[in-house]
Amino acid sequence: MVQRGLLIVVEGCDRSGKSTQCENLVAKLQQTGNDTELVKFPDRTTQTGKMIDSYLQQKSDLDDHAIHLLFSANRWEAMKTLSEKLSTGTTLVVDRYAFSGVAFSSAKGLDLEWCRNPDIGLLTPDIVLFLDLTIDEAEKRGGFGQERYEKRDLQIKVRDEFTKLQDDTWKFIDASQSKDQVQQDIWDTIKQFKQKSTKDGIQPLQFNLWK
Ligand code: T5A
Ligand code: NA
Repeated sequence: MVQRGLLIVVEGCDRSGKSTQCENLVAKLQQTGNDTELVKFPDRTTQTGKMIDSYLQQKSDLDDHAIHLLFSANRWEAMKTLSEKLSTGTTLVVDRYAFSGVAFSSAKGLDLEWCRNPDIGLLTPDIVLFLDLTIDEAEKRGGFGQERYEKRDLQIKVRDEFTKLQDDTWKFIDASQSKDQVQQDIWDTIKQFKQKSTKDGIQPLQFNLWK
């Protein structure tokens, strides 16, 4: 029987280096013989993704609840494909997941429990790498851009909301270090996790997030 792939989620505030590190990690896993693919949420290519993209670029406006549900729908519509890939042995490195969904909407003032509800029962990550960076350090990286949430006050709240969502699958990575050092810390964390899973066995794939 083929061993299932791992669901590795990378989270963090804007500019923490998620996309940079996701690409590195995918390449490294592939080079070491692991069938691996990159996944990014929001997936801006689907119907829901196009509405989300337009909202983020401030080309359209939506009620806070409505955009929250669209972000969640954008994940749900990918679940079948992703679970098939995982089951057939592909490891997935996911750039943002439901934690971003809840952190951003609750930072805007929506009730945290309300925010968690639509994502309950998504695929459960094996490990969440949280790239931790202060807002001051994030701003040094070229300043925030034109997208809707790239504002200092909101980002401070987002970081706060993220920390409320941590559980024992979370590993905090100091994202203020050089790209190479962050990459090394991530790789060490993944290697440790893999060693532990080889010893203890890997859990069956579960649609169990926040249940
Ligand atoms: N959102 C998302 C929700 O509200 N709800 C949801 O459910 C979801 C999934 C778009 C927005 O949507 C919100 C959150 C977001 O506001 P996005 O498309 O993931 O989300 O956002 P992006 O703009 O693509 O990505 P970020 O701004 O978050 O940046 P990253 O990916 O964290 O950082 P990265 O790798 O692009 O790097 C940023 C810059 O820093 C440099 C890089 O070279 C780059 O210039 N950098 C470093 N510099 C110094 N030292 C290091 N270690 C560095 N690492 C990277
Ligand atoms: Na990114």
